[in-house]
Amino acid sequence: MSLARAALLTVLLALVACGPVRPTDPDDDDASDEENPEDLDGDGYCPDTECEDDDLTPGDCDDNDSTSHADAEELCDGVDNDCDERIDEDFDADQDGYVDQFGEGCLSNFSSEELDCNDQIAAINPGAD
Ligand SMILES: [Ca+2]
Ligand SMILES: [Ca+2]
Ligand SMILES: [Ca+2]
Ligand SMILES: [Ca+2]
Repeated sequence: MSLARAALLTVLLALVACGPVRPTDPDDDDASDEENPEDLDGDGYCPDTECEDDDLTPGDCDDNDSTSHADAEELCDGVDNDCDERIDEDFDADQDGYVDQFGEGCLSNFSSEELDCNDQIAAINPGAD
């Protein structure tokens, strides 16, 4: 009887010792070991005007895209990369909504029919009559 109890106790202790695996860093002082809910894309920027995590910088307009944040470079890709609420502003000099056909990288993200053949005159663009 006592031997069986001892065996049972041993099994129980083993179960406790081998319980569910806990995160290795439960106090969350190192963002690298688990996903940070304030920074889903891991670019170091949070979507809010203030970040609870001191390691993060505010100003992420797309927390699912690590190429979009407040200090990103604007790319010619139809996305607001630098989070100033303007899309591809560096590639649309005449502000008609069509990026310059000679803009760096534009041709790889847009078809030639979508590109502005004259980015100095807003009346001239692929959508004009
Ligand atoms: Ca982002
Ligand atoms: Ca922008
Ligand atoms: Ca862009
Ligand atoms: Ca344009």
